[in-house]
Amino acid sequence: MFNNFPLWPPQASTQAASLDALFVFLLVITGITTIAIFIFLIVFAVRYRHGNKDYEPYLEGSNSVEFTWTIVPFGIFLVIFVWGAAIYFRERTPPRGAMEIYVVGKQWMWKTQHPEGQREINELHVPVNRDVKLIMTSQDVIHSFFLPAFRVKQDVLPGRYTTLWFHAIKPGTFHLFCAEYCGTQHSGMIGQIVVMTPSDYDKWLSGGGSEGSLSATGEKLFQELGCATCHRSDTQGRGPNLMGVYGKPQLLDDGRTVIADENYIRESILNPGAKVVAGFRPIMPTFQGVVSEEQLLSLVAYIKSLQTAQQGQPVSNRPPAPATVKTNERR
Ligand code: HEC
Ligand SMILES: [Cu+2]
Repeated sequence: MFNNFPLWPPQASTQAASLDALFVFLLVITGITTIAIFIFLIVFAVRYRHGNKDYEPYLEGSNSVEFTWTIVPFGIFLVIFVWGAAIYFRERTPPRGAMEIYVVGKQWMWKTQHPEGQREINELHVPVNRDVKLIMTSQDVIHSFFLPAFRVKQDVLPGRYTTLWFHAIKPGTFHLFCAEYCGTQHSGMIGQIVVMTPSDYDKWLSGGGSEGSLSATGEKLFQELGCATCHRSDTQGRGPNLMGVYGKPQLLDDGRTVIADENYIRESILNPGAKVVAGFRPIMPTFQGVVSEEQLLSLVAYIKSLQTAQQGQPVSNRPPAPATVKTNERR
């Protein structure tokens, strides 16, 4: 609708058109209200000015007028609320089965990593017509991942994961901005998102630069850091068996139950004492300062990949990560 209208970025995602429609609605409503107020102001000032025949020093008030200007705006506000809430909930709820891409923000660049292992800096390649979910964190201060053409934006915070999802509808190259002032070179923290046809995307994925899948990197780390000495996959070791833990409720020793999502796994690694699994002693050492944000993401991806088939809970539509790990140097 607004392709040739320079005030709007292109509408490149499923969210864009519905958000713009709400925006235009708000613009029209406020525009009409503003114009109406000015018209009434001028008409009344002229008509009821002192000395005119309609001039009345004292007005009685009118119930019908009071009711009208209470109920009409109330109805309009309700429409805005319901409409806005519907868009908001849709935008905050990543669809199941979305492909997952990990993002780390740092002063002053964006690092992205695909589950297949491709890493990018200030660039993100995604296929068109797929649901894409970003799992994001920051290595230093608060940043904000903003894709104007997709009408999505999400703060990226140090110390936890936030998510964002979109569904690109046309191939092309679009802006990526940091939308939260994050220091001297904030304005330079820009990049681009490249939306590709599925076949181009597959070509891009298979073209060099990959260091093995993210979960394979995580598996290697899991061995190197000694996680595997306590967490065994065949049986219960000194630490809980992590097979199938992701996405499941975990009973803690203080009686609480929490869902083992990405943030829970992250916290379990950095601050193991915060939530201790029922039946275990808090003997796990902290890995705060030992693993980088990117290594953490690969550990999280590895633990997420530990799903057994008989649980009938596919984590993604990808084939499971290869068991063999390429022996490339890790960055
Ligand atoms: C010294 C043994 C030990 C080592 C080494 C260890 N853990 Fe643990 N881990 C535990 C124990 C015990 C628990 C359960 C108590 C708790 O939650 O703190 C646990 C809990 C966890 C949990 C939560 C599990 C659940 O069922 O909710 C995760 C995830 C985890 N560890 C990951 C790791 C990772 C990743 C590493 C390596 C970087 C690691 N652990 C290293 C002993 C260990
Ligand atoms: Cu930034």
